[in-house]
Parts: sequence; structure tokens; C-alpha cells
Amino acid sequence: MKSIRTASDLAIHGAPPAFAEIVHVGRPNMGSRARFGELVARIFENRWVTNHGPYVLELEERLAERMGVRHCVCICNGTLALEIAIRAVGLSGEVIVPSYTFIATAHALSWQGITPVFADIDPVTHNLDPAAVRRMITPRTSGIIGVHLWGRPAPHAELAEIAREHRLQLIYDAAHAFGGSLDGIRIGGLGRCEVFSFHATKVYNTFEGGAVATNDDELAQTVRLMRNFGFSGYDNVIYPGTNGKMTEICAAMGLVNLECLPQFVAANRANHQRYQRAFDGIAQLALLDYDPAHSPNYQYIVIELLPGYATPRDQVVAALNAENILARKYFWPGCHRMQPYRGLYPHAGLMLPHTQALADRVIVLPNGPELPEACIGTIADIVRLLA
Ligand code: T4K
Repeated sequence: MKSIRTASDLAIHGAPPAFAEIVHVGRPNMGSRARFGELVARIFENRWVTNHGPYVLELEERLAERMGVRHCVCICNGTLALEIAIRAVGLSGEVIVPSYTFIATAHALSWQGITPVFADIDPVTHNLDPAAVRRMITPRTSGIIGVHLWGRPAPHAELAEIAREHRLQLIYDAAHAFGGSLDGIRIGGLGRCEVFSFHATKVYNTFEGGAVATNDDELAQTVRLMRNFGFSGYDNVIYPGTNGKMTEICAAMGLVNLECLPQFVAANRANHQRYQRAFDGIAQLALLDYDPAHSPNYQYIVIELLPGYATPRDQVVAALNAENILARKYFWPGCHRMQPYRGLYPHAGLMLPHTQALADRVIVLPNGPELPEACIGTIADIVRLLA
């Protein structure tokens, strides 16, 4: 491991980078190559490659069982799964979402002609603040999309109470939260439905993919219709639909990765513990923690540079990048400061002080089974030096 003790050891100042190859945030977790090969061979034999093939059906059954829900409808990616869920539950007008999330949460609404209204977050949990949600309700509000940011569950009891009081729909963007739970309910079973991303960068991936999970039979049926152009049997279209089908090759990866998921989560947890030890004693730095009671997947290693930290956040990211450690500034600058929302609501930031402050102090660090152990020590050296 390259030891970084002084500023002149930093690659940003001309020293060689700590790692010859880039260490990424979001490196895909890949299950057994041999097992995947076997499943792909069967695709060649069957010549069934998409349109609800045997692997997709098997995956849906396994995922539903895992999440403890009646239905898990696989979709070709998480964003389209969100759009379908939004239409299927009948959202319209305005929908309250956090701004501190990946842009897809907001775009899925505006793509459906719905106005995302951004509510502020709790600076401790990074999730929607129920009091802020209440402040953003208008007569045009039709629903709330909670996000389980970093895989930590949104405050479901409070959001459900607000939804009940104001007769709003409540659904979740559970893109980060695969495998988690809240108060004994597995993620997938909260709200009217929960939407997953199985993108390559997620703890559990199907290359590209997503799903809508629900216990509502009628809603599941609508999602299935919408996913397949609105077809109900041959030649009979009964709904305005789109093409949200998952391919067999993606489902095959999903089946293989499901078998390996415990190893992925164990590796993430071990890395998180190593980061905890490595950062011990660094003043003005906080590592986001996970509550084991929520059976977290420990995917995101999130640090906050607190007031008093000596170096601006962007310079810390630049120093890490120069060492070939591709740390990220997720979810800077917040959806409200990206287009089209920045142009539409130039003063939204006034209602989002915690979002703006957090977006300016977070860094997301690499994780996953392939993470070189030395990387954690080097990162700790760098952030200690710059503290
Ligand atoms: N809601 C939330 C809360 C989400 O976080 C997301 C997705 C969605 C909805 C939408 O779900 P999807 O429609 O994507 O299924 C990445 C992912 O593309 C995106 O799926 C994810 N959230 C978001 C948090 O991260 P970018 O723009 O950061 O991607 P990119 O290309 O910069 O890749 C991230 C890192 O991963 C890079 O350092 C390289 C590495 N990487 C990536 C890929 C694709 C690899 O090493 N190999 C790969 O194959 O958005």
C-alpha cells in the first residue's frame, strides 16, 4: 500500500497514483461465471430470449418470496419501473419527493407530465423529513414517493400517516434498499408498491433491470399490462402500455446473483467495518452507519465532511481521483439544482436547506467484494491528511 503521510505524497501534487487501475464506486457485483454460462447455454437451446420467458418468471417468483410480497413484476430498468408504478397507482398533478436522490426519481414523474415537488430531508437520516413533506402539500398533491436513501428505510409510519390524513398515494423508490427491512416488514412490502433498480451498480444487479413489488393484486395486474403494451392475451389491448419487459439474459444474471447475494452483502459489511476502524479518530468526519435491525446491504460507504474539516469537499474528491480512487459526490447538487427543475423553480433551495448543505459535504467511497483492502487504508490516509 502506498503510504500517504505528507501533501507531497499525494498524486495531485505530482507523485505517482496509489493504484495503477481505477478503483470505482459502483463496480458491478458478478456472481458465478460458470453458472451464468450454463443458464445462457439454455437460452441458446430454447431460443426464448424475452417476453416473459422462463428465467423472468422464475426470478419474479424468487424475488417475491424473498421480499415476502404477493407480486414482484420485473421491468427492464428501475426508471421505467418507476414510471410504470407512477401511472399504475394513478399519480397526477404534484407529487412530493426528496431532492436528495438520483435524478431518475424526479425525472420519472416529469416524464409522465407530473410536477415533482421537492421536500427537505432530515440531516441525520438523509431521508425525507415528514414535517417538510407536510409543508409541501397543496390541493394538487396526489402522492408521495419516499426514497430509502443508501438503503436505509424512509420514515414509513410517519409518511403513511400523512398519506392517510390527506388521502395521498404512498409509494417508494427502493432502488438502494434491496434485501432490507423495517419493523419486520421486508422492503418491497411498504406503501402501495415499492420500486427497485437492479442496475449494474446496485448491490444486486441483473445488468440492467428493475421491479415493482406489491401486495395489491389489481395493481400488479395493471403493472403487468403496462409493461407489455397493454396486451391481455393475443391481439387484445386493453390499456395504454409501454415496453418494460426484462430480457432472459438479464433474468439469468439475476438468478445467478441472487445465489451470491449473501457473499456480496457480507463483503460490503466487512468493508464498512474496515472503513469504520480506518477512520477512527479523524475529527470532523462522519461515516454513515447502518442499523443491523434493518438487515441493510451496506452498499454505500458515505462520509460527511463536517464543519471544521480543513479541505473543501471537491478538493478531497480531486485528491482521491488523482490516486485513481473514483469517489463520487452522490447526489450533488440535488435534483432541484439540475435541469429542468433549476430553471422551473429557481428558489426551491430556500425550502431545502438540509438538502443543499448535505449535498455539499458528502463523498461516496468504493465498496464491494472486489475492493482491494489496501484501498481503505489509502483513503483513510488521504482524508486524515486533508482533515
Ligand atoms: N432511483 C434511485 C434512487 C437510483 O439510485 C437509481 C439509479 C434509479 C432510481 C434508477 O434506476 P435505473 O434506471 O438506473 O435502474 C449510476 C447508475 O447508472 C444508476 O443506476 C444509479 N441509480 C446511480 C446512483 O448510479 P451514474 O450516472 O453515477 O453512472 P456511471 O456510469 O457514472 O457509473 C457509476 C460507476 O460505476 C462508475 O464509477 C463506473 C462504475 N461502473 C458502472 C457500470 C455501468 C462499472 O464499473 N461498470 C459498469 O458496468 O449512475
